[in-house]
Parts: sequence; structure tokens; C-alpha cells
Amino acid sequence: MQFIDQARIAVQAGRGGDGISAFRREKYVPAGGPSGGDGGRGANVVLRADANLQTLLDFKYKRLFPAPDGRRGGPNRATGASGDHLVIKVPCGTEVRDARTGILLGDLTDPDQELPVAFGGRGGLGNAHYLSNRNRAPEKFTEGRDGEHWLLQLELKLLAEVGIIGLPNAGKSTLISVLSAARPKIADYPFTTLVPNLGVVRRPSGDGTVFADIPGLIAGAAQGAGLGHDFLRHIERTRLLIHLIDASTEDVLGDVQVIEQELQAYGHGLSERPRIVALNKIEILDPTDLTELRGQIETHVGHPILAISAAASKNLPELLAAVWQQLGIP
Ligand SMILES: Nc1nc2c(ncn2[C@@H]2O[C@H](COP(=O)(O)OP(=O)(O)OP(=O)(O)O)[C@@H](O)[C@H]2O)c(=O)[nH]1
Ligand SMILES: [Mg+2]
Repeated sequence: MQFIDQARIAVQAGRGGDGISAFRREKYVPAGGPSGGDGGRGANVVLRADANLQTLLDFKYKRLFPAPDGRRGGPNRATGASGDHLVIKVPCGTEVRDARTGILLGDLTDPDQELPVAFGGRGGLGNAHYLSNRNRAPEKFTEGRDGEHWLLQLELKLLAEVGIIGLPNAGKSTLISVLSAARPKIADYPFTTLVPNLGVVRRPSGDGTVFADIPGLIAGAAQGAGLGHDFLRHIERTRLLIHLIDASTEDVLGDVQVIEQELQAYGHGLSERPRIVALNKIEILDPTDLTELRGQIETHVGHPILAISAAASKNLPELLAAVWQQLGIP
């Protein structure tokens, strides 16, 4: 499942250092010639694809990227230092456009691929350059040039890694709304969500993983009931499923089985996809009922499950810890 992550950044390459005017002053050399060095080159701004990044999240906070200026020239024809190029890391798959014209500047697909996006200004010339037969003592020098400045539009097509599935009204949209910045419609009736919502959830390392809130599945979805078929196709492209269960219904175990049967019926390996089972809305159960219900489901699925409340923010860190562990994310 895809959605587009976008960011707009300003990049400013370094200004070239100025050339200088200087003359040699050495003992025993009576009339030292011009010796002013050239300015250093301003640094470039370079984008580099980094396999460890998944989203453009960081660019929501930092948008201005200035590269260092070149240094002034020195005496004895010393050229000023050029600044180190400024390297901005972006996720693989980032498309880069000139924000003003929309023209595509490049597509960073492979890890460590680089794209220079703004060139530093040339350094100025020192007076040593202007020595001629007519002028043995030139004082002329030139200033460094400005670096390029560009407004860039970054675009990344994201794949959802985690799919939140369950019956209508289980609380899937509520869950993505508390885990990410996504703000889907939430209501106490089924089929509130008609198209998948995607949200970026921050990992412990700071980067993000894309979660998808999939519209509710119902019995017969695999045969095309409801909007089910389309969504099962989306789910197929995620790496991990969170099966969310409404703990407040009459027949919770029956509800669990409906979803399991649909995954099975759809095929394509969906029922073997890594899956975290989470019982939601637990804050409205009394503790003994919860223990009993949880035990029932654990016996049915054959392993421990999580008990959470999306609305009351209960056990959400535990849920995320399980997600990162399943995805192999430190
Ligand atoms: N008590 C309680 N209610 C919750 C919790 N999570 C969600 N709800 C409520 O459950 C109802 C359904 O929530 P949604 O997030 O819209 O459910 P959904 O799974 O996205 O539903 P569909 O989009 O219809 O498939 C809403 O009234 C929510 O406020 C929870 O942890 N506790
Ligand atoms: Mg919903």
C-alpha cells in the first residue's frame, strides 16, 4: 500500500572565499611580488540516499540547510580552505524536484547514491593572478561568488509495513490516531473507515514506520463481501498485521474467528503473515472478566496476546515494543 510523504526544504551552498591582496616580504628579497592567494570554494549541498531512513519525518522540523562558505585566500599564494560539502541524508526512493518549476532533479533509489543539489560559489582570485609586465605590483583581487540557493520538493512513496485489521468498530482508526499524527474519522458505528488511512509511527531510533488502518473486514470479505477484497489486497503488501479485537462485544471469540477465517480464505499466505493479536477497549471490562476473556483467546490462538485500550492509552508502549521486535527493529 502506498502513500506519498512530502517535504519542502531550502538548500544554500557556501559562498566562495574572497581572494586577497598581499605582497611577498622576505629578507634579502628587495621587491617582493604579489602573493595574495585565492579564496576557497563554497561547499556544495549533496543529498545522499540512506537505507536506514524510511520517511521524510525529520524534514518536518528542519527545513533550512546551509553549507559552509569557503575561506579567504592567504599570503604566499595560499588558497583558502574549501568548506566540507553538506550531506543531507534522505530515504531511498526519494524524488527531488525544484519546488518552483516542478522539474525533476533526480531520483535517489539506491543506498549511498548521491545527488548534488546546490553548488558552492567559486573562490575569488588573489592579486598574484594579476601580475603582468605592465603591472608588477597589482593590488587587484576579486570576491568569492555566492553559492546556489534552491527550494526543493522531496517526495517519497511509502509502503505500509504494519496493517491494523479487525472487524468494523474494533477501534482500528482510534489506534492509529493515538500512535501517529493521522487523524482519521472515528465513530461508534461500523464502516466508518472506507479507505485505508496511513500514519507514520516513530520508532525508538527516531525514524518512522508506516502503519495502515484498514477498513473493517466482515465475514465473506475474501469472497468480496463489503469492500473486503480490495483491502485484503492491501494487507497482502504489509509485513506485519495487528489483529485488533473489540473486547466489549457479545461473542468475542466468534469475532476473532471471523477474521481468522477471512485471512485463511483469502490465501496468498496471509494467514501465515506475522501477526500480533491485541484485545482492545479493556478499560471497560472488570479485571476478572478480562482475565477470563484473555485466557479464552490465548487458548484459542495458542500464544499470549496483548490487552490494550486505544482510547484510554493502556499498554500501547507494550504493543509498539512487540511491533518493533517482530519487525526486527532495534
Ligand atoms: N471504550 C473504548 N472505546 C474505544 C476504544 N477504542 C475505540 N473505541 C471506540 O470504538 C468505536 C469505533 O472506533 P473506530 O476507531 O472508529 O473503529 P474502527 O475499527 O476504525 O471502525 P471501522 O472504521 O468502522 O472499521 C468508537 O466509538 C471509538 O471511540 C477503547 O480503547 N475503549
Ligand atoms: Mg475506522
